[in-house]
Amino acid sequence: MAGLVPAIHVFLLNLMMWMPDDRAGHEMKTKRIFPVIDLYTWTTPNGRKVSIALEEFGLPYTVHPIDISKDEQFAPAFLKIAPNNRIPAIVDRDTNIALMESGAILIYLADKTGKLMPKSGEGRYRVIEWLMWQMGGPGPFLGQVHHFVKFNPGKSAYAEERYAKEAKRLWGVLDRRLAEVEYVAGDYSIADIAIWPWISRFAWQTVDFAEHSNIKRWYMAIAERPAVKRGWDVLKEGRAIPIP
Ligand SMILES: N[C@@H](CCC(=O)N[C@@H](CS)C(=O)NCC(=O)O)C(=O)O
Repeated sequence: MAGLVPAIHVFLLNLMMWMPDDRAGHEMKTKRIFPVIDLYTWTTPNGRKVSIALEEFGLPYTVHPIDISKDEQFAPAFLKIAPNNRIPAIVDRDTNIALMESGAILIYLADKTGKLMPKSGEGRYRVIEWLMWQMGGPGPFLGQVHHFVKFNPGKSAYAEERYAKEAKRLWGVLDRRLAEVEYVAGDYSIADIAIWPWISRFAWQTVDFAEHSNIKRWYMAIAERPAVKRGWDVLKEGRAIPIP
């Protein structure tokens, strides 16, 4: 009888794992047994930040693809989890906390696991500093380079020039920082995980890796991490990490 209780528990957990979830999008790809985190994501830099972080943290998770090319991010069920209609978002089944905004999610997961961000002191603020730099700089501005330079050339010379110039400036800031430190906040942290997927789209950004040797050193070191490789291809499309 004593052995039956855990067996029933395991059975119920497995059943839960396979039950359809109507919270968003189409269902469902199981990463590991007993997932703790529901991840709503797509194959974009902001989405990859969180899948890479989950792999680094070793947290079991279930992937819910939200195909933003089919406007699945606007599904009313997804809006309940992510009121801004953008991926990524998570639901933590341990705590029932739903979170949108990749920066907030990374801080939450670092605090939950006690990994990849110091708990206190200057080191913690250094991680937050570079994480916020990513959220306010490379995220929105490199995104605009992709939008105007890569996908809509010729629509606005002003926008192309403005955002390409900003991309060059941001790459310069990062390269100078990485001349001083191994990783942006000293040790490898969620700040690197936030920045790296944006740099991985270097081919769209009108910048030259050859002029940014410090970024190249950092980029390659992170690209070789097994957790990064797994988190990169979270939707199992077989796409390789771009190598400069
Ligand atoms: N600040 C947000 C940005 C999220 C974001 O822009 N996500 C994009 C994909 S990278 C998206 O969902 N786009 C859908 C759309 O534009 O409708 C974050 O970091 O989570």
